[in-house]
Amino acid sequence: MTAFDIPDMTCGHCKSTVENAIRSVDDQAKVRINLTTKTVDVKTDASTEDIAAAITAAGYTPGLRAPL
Ligand SMILES: [Cu+2]
Repeated sequence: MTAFDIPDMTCGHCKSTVENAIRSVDDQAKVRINLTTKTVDVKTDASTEDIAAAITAAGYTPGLRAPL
């Protein structure tokens, strides 16, 4: 489990962009996005660094957060 704050994720479009970015690293990833708190929880075997890099490449700014 890895988790991020993504403050610049603001709408449904952002949500699907971030979700697709994560899935491009691990298509089996379990992704839970909360637009209200602007947080993402990812259950994946991929490394946190790879997931963060994909989110960054999609144009967003992920900050590491302790998983809930
Ligand atoms: Cu948006």
